[in-house]
Amino acid sequence: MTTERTLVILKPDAVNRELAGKIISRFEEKGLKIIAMKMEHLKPYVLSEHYAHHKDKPFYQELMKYMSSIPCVLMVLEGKDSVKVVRKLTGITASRDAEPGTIRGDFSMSTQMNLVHASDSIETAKKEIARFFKDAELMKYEKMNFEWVYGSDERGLKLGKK
Ligand code: 3AN
Repeated sequence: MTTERTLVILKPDAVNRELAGKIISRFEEKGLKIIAMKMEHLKPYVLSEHYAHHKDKPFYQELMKYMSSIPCVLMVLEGKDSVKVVRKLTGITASRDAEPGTIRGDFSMSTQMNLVHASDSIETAKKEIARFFKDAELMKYEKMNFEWVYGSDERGLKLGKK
């Protein structure tokens, strides 16, 4: 179990459908720490890098149009195993089949308009965070309820010690 960082993008449908607050709450309520957040109208050049692995897919042009249509909310979340935890909270790509209780399962009916991007591995997360955020935008602060979100062993402390 490791403390990781992961990139989340609340896509244009999340912003336009006024779901940004609800989705951010899901991450906060789980216990993840927001260490960066901003709104940005994503440009084609950064999107073509971000979705380079989909370049030859039939949905690529539509995906580019959709993602550059209006601003997105970009966030970096930190927590134990956060890449895996955030992907689970997000649910599978095909939202109509996503599990109830996940963000896509509860709020989306679409495979394209599926509200959220979440990094799919620790390596990808590192690259994606660097793509969208400068180091100075990643905040360092003590989260007030940290001791109540993780047990002492998970915080790397010996039992009985603070
Ligand atoms: P995920 O976001 O679940 O990791 P990816 O990386 O396979 O999924 O796809 C990136 C984005 O491309 C999706 N979030 C979705 O907006 C779009 N997309 C993926 N598959 C399709 C598809 N079959 N039809 C339309 N759009 C798709």
